[in-house]
Amino acid sequence: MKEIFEGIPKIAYEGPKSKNPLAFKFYDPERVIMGKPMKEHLPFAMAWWHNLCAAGTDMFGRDTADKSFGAEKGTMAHAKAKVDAGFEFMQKLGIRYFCFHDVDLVPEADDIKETNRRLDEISDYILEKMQGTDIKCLWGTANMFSNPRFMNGAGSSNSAEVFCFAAAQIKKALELTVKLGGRGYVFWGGREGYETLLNTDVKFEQENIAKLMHLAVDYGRSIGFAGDFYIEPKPKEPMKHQYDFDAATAIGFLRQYGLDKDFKMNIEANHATLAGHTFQHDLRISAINGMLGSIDANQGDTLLGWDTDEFPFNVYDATMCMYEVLKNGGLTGGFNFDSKTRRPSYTAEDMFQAYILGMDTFALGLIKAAALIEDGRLDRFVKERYASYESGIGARIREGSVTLAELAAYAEEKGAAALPGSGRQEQLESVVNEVLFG
Ligand code: XUL
Ligand code: CO
Repeated sequence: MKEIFEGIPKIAYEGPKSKNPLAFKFYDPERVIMGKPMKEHLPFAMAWWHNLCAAGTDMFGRDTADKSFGAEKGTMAHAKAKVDAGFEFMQKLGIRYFCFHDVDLVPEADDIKETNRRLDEISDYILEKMQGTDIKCLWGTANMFSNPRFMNGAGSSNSAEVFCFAAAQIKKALELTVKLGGRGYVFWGGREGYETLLNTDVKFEQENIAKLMHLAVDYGRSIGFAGDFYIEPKPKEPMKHQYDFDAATAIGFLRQYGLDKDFKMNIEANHATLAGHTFQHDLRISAINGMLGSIDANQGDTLLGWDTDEFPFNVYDATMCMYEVLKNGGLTGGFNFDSKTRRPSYTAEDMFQAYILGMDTFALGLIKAAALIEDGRLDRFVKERYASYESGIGARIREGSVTLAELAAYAEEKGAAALPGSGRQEQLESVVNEVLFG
């Protein structure tokens, strides 16, 4: 097999003093952190679409990067060249998972039967490439947002015919996910929302989305899919409003429609910030509901109001992410780099350096989050902050053994409440800096 990324070596860990741009400074796969090697804490995944398909096109200009990998675009030969490139890329970086949409793998044909035939062919080829490697699928999904038929949504479309095409794509994508050993299956509702309420029956659309998800669960389980289904919340873009606005909204939806046993969240950093939250907030909301499943690792630009899908660079955010993940006891999924190089970063070296940046950022986050937990000051402070509920009237509130009238009588007897104690935010932020840089 001809090498595609000629001149790019296998990326090794060289440590923080290394100045080699093609080496890891912090990601040391075998290093043990809190009893587990880094590579097990951090099941990294390559996103097929950004890494092997996206070539820098934006609304104002065409491709800057050459992602032909030596084949003519739009052909099955190109689909196979992408598989070759992807496997060489993952092996050189030591990445053990990939995520895909159906249409990332093959060019979509006019007739869905032909698209499915192409998907069978390419997935046989991927299976062949997987042999003798430890590479597997992290999750699969169906792209139900690019084809014009999905302009009004997929499950939420006003057209029953479109609903059938969404079902057909999900059926096939589930089969592919099972065939490729996928841990999860994602629903990102990019067009499940509305542009205007003037033409939209929100209740009807939400019921239909839930129906489609139930059908997917039933079919997935019937073909042996034992993994988690995920909702990937996002508040907007491309639609003005998307129903899976954030983790709290998506969890409420899953519970309302009886889907909460089969689904968890796939939290993407830049989606959480678009919803007006921190990344950590949506991770925490998912975790406390037992629904933190997987992560789309990227970051946005706080000065921009859209999804920039940048490679993660912010070590504070990665630390707080890994803090949530460690407290959650890990993930059933992994860390998918739903990130793209900037338009002017158009070379093969940039593809590798982007993943090195992302993997090193999360490795640093892991090291620092473990240090914060081992330091113990944050945990101790939080525990003490709620100490008034450990005994007396507080303990009775927690047990539920007290009435509103009894609480009012307690307050009246006191006459005035003592202040609740300082939040010590600045002190705690100093603790974080000390652990990160001390
Ligand atoms: C879009 C996005 C998607 C999903 C999968 O913002 O994040 O790529 O991750 O459909
Ligand atoms: Co994503």
